[in-house]
Amino acid sequence: MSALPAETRRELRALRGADLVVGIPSFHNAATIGYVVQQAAEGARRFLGVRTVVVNADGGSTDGTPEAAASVPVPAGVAVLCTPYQGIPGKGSAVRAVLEATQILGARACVTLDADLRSVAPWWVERLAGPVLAGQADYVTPLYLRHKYDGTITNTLAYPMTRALYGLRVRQPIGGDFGLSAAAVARLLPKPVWESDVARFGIDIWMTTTAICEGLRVAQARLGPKVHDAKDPAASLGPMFQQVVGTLFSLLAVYPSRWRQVRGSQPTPEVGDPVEGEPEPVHITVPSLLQRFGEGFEAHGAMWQRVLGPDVYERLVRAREVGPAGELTERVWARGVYDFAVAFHREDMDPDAVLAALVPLYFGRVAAFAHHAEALDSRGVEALVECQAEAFEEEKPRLLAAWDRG
Ligand SMILES: Nc1nc2c(ncn2[C@@H]2O[C@H](COP(=O)(O)OP(=O)(O)OP(=O)(O)O)[C@@H](O)[C@H]2O)c(=O)[nH]1
Ligand SMILES: [Mg+2]
Repeated sequence: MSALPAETRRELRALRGADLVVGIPSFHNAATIGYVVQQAAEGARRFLGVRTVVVNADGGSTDGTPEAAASVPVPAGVAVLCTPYQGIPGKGSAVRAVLEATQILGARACVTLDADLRSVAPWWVERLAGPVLAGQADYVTPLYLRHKYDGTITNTLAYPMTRALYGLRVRQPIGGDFGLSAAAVARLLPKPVWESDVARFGIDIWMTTTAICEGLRVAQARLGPKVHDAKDPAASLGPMFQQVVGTLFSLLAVYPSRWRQVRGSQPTPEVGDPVEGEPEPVHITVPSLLQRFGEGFEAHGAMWQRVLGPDVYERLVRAREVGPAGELTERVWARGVYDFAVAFHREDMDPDAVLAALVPLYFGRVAAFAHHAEALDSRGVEALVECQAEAFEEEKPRLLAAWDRG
């Protein structure tokens, strides 16, 4: 079944011949989406001069999001189309609708932008679509300056795992703002993934991993500071964590021949001049992270003991007494994540229960990270993230050995 309603497909056929699609998945973003549409349309006109359709795929917002998107005045050569999507409710289904729209329109490139962005500028569209339209890349990921407490799933898991598994240093594999070629769209759409967490927040890590593993040309677009409606991890990132990490772990079984042969990692080409600027501060609540880590012992202690090697489990026991800062180090974290990745695929374990047990551990790791990051500026924090990614590369033999045993 198509993610696009028949009526939308008809409207799109009438717009055939567009070169670029800017897709904006949304759910309750009335306050910000008008700005995103405006910046996207202006970028398409000013920098690219190509016929563009902005496609807003909305998940049934009741706050006037599609109306806000549709009422933005746009320059000639740009059309705005707001549509609901069919399928599992979630960001991934909305992105699927955008990819389908790209195919129906016969567009050469597709850019996706999150609807909650407040730092998007017209030149973002050029940096994301430009390399694709020039035939130089098939999949462009965003390279932002983010506040040290923003993007905790990216920093603790998505980046180091993607880098260590597949050997490409893609700093923002789940950034949300991407550029795709028609070839990338054609590669992604037919995959039988749209009934899984890929239809929810698994979409970004799935697209990036698939792009790397299927040999698409990947580049990173320098976009400067990212300002969006960031979330406090302890308060609201639990379900997103399970969808992202569940998808990441599932992909181990899809591309074993790819990740098993990779050692070390390579940099990914960067597009555009470096951008200066400071992102807005993002707040995280360390006491509630610590509390959730402690509660994890009560709720999942037995699972931790079953899943984790004794070397890691003993450190958690100590972390419970003295706090995670000196115990849940990058190396202990990397080992623990690999142990969980293997457990996720064990036949005698429930993958959802495995993921649920990893959430409080992630809260502990974020608390440890925050402890060390507190006195550091963004460059210092970047070094911390790099150090953690190196630990994931160095500990990779542990994953290989456990995978082969299991
Ligand atoms: N259509 C649709 N879009 C969604 C849904 N959930 C999220 N989105 C959109 O997906 C984009 C990213 O969602 P955010 O909640 O900003 O997530 P994020 O920025 O990746 O994560 P944080 O770092 O936690 O803020 C936004 O444009 C949302 O409106 C949904 O259920 N349906
Ligand atoms: Mg966001």
